[in-house]
Amino acid sequence: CVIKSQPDSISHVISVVDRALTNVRTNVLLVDSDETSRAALLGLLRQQQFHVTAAGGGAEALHLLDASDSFDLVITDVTLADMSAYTLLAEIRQRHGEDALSVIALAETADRQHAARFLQSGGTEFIQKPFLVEEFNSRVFQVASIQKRIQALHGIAARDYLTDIYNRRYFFQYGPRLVEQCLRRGETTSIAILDIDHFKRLNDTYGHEVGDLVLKAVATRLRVLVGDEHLLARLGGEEFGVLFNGLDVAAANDFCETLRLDLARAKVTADDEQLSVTVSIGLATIESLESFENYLNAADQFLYMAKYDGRNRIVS
Ligand code: GH3
Ligand code: MG
Ligand code: MG
Ligand code: MG
Repeated sequence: CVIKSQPDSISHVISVVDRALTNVRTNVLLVDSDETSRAALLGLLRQQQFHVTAAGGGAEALHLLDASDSFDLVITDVTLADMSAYTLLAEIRQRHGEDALSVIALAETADRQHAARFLQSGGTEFIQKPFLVEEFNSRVFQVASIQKRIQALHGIAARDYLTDIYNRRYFFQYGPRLVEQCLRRGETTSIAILDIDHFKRLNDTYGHEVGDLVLKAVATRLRVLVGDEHLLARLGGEEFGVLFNGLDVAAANDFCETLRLDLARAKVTADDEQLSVTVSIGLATIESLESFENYLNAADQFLYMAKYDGRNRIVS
């Protein structure tokens, strides 16, 4: 029986993360204005199986970082042709947030004042030059593995343990930002709450474990249908939220109708029975910047009306 309704223990989660990390590629951005030193560092890092992109200055580095969110680690010389590593670091921290990237600086031993100052400014690690190759490798490797762990834990914290779709915490964290982006582009957007109909009855008839199986099936189907463009989360119990990325209420209504019909037709096999559920949907439009709770409350009121009107329908 593969049904699991209890969350994993933290130590189990960490061991899963560590196992997953052994095969994950680390993307390094190397920033050095000195060609000789850049080539030497590039060689060392590539020997250690890091995937490295090189930049000759701070502006080029920031440009590369803005263009791709796949970098994990920045390794920079403290003195660059166009800016100091401190300026580069401040820009990185401002644009990308504390946990997104680790930043290591390198400097000649003559500049002893740099290490403390760089670390106090939000840098992750500091390496004095000249260094022993083993020391350089060990420090970089350690920073990279901590960075990977942080990223993996962020991923786990954002997901619902039963269904593996995003959880309520992530919906509330990322939702307001998505709304703001839409409104700034001058687009209306919409928010939907989907609630499984008579789910308590299904639990009472077939048991909680079958209920969990149905919840997982509904979530998996929604994940496929909603895709990456819009934000889908399990808000709690048998309730899901969809924040549409720039769909007005008519377009969102069509989208919800597709979801409603697809779920109503889908069958889940459990206990030799073919089970199916329907959902009721409350759909609200977002036209101005209000609190995120307000949008959700509006959708919730419409959901209540959908239930009252007989379920298996959308009210907007
Ligand atoms: P309605 O059509 O009005 O939404 O009726 P309902 O029975 O779906 O709604 P109600 O709010 O009365 O019951 C929700 C049920 O969802 C009760 C609860 O046991 C069940 N539920 C919530 N979370 C889980 C879960 O993680 N697993 C299972 N199996 N059931 C859950
Ligand atoms: Mg409910
Ligand atoms: Mg209810
Ligand atoms: Mg329900």
